[in-house]
Amino acid sequence: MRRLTDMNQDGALQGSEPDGGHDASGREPASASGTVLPGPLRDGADDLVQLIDHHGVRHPHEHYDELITDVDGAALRKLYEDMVVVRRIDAEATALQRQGELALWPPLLGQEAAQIGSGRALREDDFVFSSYRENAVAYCRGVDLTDLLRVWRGNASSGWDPYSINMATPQVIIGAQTLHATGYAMGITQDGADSVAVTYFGDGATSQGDVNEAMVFAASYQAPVIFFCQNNHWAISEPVGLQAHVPIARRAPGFGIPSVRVDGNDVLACLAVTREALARARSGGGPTFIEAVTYRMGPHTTADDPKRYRDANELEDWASRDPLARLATLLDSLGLLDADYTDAVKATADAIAAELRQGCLSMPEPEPTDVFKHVYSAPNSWLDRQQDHYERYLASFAETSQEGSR
Ligand SMILES: Cc1ncc(C[n+]2csc(CCOP(=O)(O)OP(=O)(O)O)c2C)c(N)n1
Ligand SMILES: [Mg+2]
Repeated sequence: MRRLTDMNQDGALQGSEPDGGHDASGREPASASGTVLPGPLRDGADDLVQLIDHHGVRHPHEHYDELITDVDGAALRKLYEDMVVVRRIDAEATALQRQGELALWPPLLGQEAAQIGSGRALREDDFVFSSYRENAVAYCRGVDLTDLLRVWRGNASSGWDPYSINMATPQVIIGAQTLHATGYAMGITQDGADSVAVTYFGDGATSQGDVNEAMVFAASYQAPVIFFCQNNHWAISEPVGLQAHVPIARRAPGFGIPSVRVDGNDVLACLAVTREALARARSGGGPTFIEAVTYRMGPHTTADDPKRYRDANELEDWASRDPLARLATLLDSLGLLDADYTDAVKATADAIAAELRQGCLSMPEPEPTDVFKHVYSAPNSWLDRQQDHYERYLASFAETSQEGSR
C-alpha cells in the first residue's frame, strides 16, 4: 500500500499504481501531465474534490465555490465546533464502553468532516438511512444524546422514533439501508415532494448485493436518493483495495448514476458536493453517488484491535490529514482561532459530553416485556400470545420465591 510520503508536493502519487491508484491516501495516480486536478462532477469522475488541503490551505474551485458562497467565517467556525463536539461525543462514548457502561461502540474518529459536511447540507424534511457509524450525522439531525446510546447499552432494540428527526435508526445489516432509502425516495417522487433520501454506508458495503440492487432501482426510477459512501479504507480487517480494484466512485456510472469523489477529510468539500447532489435530486435529476475518501483512525468497534492487522505508518499518514486539524489551521490563518474561541468550543464539547454521560448512567432499566413493543405497528394476535406466555413465565418466578419464603 502506497504511503503519503510517496506523494509529491501537489499530493499526486509518484510512479504507477498496480491497483488503479486505490491507495491509502485516497489519491489517484498522477495523470500524463503529472498533476491531479479536482474537477466538477462528471460520469466516472476519479478526481478528488478538495477545497481545503491537509495543510489547511483553501484552494479556489471553479465549480464548487459557487455552492458555498454563504460559508463565511462564522459558518466555518460553526462547522469546526460541530466537528470538535462530535469528536468529544465519540471519545466519551468510547470511554463509557471501556468503563463497562456500554456493551459496544463504533467510533467515528477521523470521519468527522465527511459526516458533518454532508449532514449540515441536509434539510429538515430530508430523510437519512445510515449504518452504525454515523453518529455525527445523527447529531446534525438533532438526536437526543441519550437515544444515541440506548442500543449500545443494551437498553432498547432501537434508539429513537425515526420520524422525530427524519433519520432511521442505524442499520447493522451491512448495506440494507440503501434499499430502504431508495424505496423511501421512490415514495417521495410519488408524493410529489422535493425532499431527498440520503443513505450512508461504508466501502465494504459496496460489495453487498443490497447496495447494487438499490442502485439499479434508484437509476431506473431516477429516485431522489444520495448514496453517500464513506470510504474509510477498511471493512473491519479487510483493506478496501482487496474488494475494489478501481475507485469505488467509478462503479456508480455503470448503473447510470453520476458519481463524485471527494476528500472526506475536507468538511467544506463534503458540504459542497452534498449540496450539489441534493439540488440534482430535488430538481428531478435523480440519484448521485458520493465517495468520501476518509480514514477510520480508531478501531472498527471497541471490540476490535486494529494493531493486529494494520500498519502503524498508515495511521500516522492519515493523522497528518486530520479533518479537524486542517480546519483549525485554516481558521487560524484567517485570524478566527483565538484562545477565547477555542476555550468556548472546548467548554461546549465538555458540557455535551457530560450530558451524554449523565444520560447514559441515568437510563432506566427496561422492563422484560418491552422487547414486545414496536415489533409491529398494529396489534398482532400471535405476538400477543407470546407476550402473555412470557408474562406468565416471569410471574412463575415470583410465585416460586414466595413459596420458598413460606
Ligand atoms: C450483511 C452483513 N454481513 C456482514 C456483517 C458483519 N460486518 C459488520 S461491520 C462489517 C464491515 C463493514 O465495513 P464498511 O462497509 O466499510 O463500513 P465501516 O465499518 O468501515 O464503517 C461487516 C462485514 C454484517 N453486519 N452484515
Ligand atoms: Mg469501511
